[in-house]
Amino acid sequence: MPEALVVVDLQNDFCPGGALPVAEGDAIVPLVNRLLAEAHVRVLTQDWHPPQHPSFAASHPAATPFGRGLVGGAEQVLWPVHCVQGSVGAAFHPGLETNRADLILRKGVSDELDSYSAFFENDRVTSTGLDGYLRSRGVGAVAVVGLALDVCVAATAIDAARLGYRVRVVEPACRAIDRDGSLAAARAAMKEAGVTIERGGVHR
Ligand code: VGL
Ligand code: ZN
Repeated sequence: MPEALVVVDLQNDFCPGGALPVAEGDAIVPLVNRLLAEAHVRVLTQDWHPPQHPSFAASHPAATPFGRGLVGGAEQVLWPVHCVQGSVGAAFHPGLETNRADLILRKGVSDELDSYSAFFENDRVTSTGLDGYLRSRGVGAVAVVGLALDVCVAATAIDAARLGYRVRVVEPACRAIDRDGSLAAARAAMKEAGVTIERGGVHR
């Protein structure tokens, strides 16, 4: 069964200079391009929020970025305004070879919910359709890379494992936000879900 490469949210706003920058987020582009060249099924995801998205601190009275608040009835981190639909920040990093993509999946598009995972919105039930796409392509395994390792990459990998795919995260092709121990927590949750974390040894 073929493996799909899922490149999560390699967008300007998650790279240095963006609205929600991940340290060295842009450094993974060459390796991601190499992985794309070798992959059988290639999926790119794009965080793609409406301008007043409830995951933005600015959409909540008196909230500040990186505090917590209710989004779609569940508590989560509230973020700076990022990846607004159609903005330069929501565009892919210009070095990413997007022409190779079989599928570009946009997530976080709802006015009510956020979506860290590429498979389900954060209510854990509303599907993005990715599982159906991968199954129809005969995919049995998924490699996940991109930004941010401790948020959307981890959520995507964990959901893929729960859905029955063999899952590996290629860590040298990821970078993390890592606030308040979020990277250690994400690593533990991925291991618990049966995700293989491949560490390159070069980057950390
Ligand atoms: C992400 C925070 C908010 C991500 C998306 O792609 O990891 N993080 N929205
Ligand atoms: Zn987002």
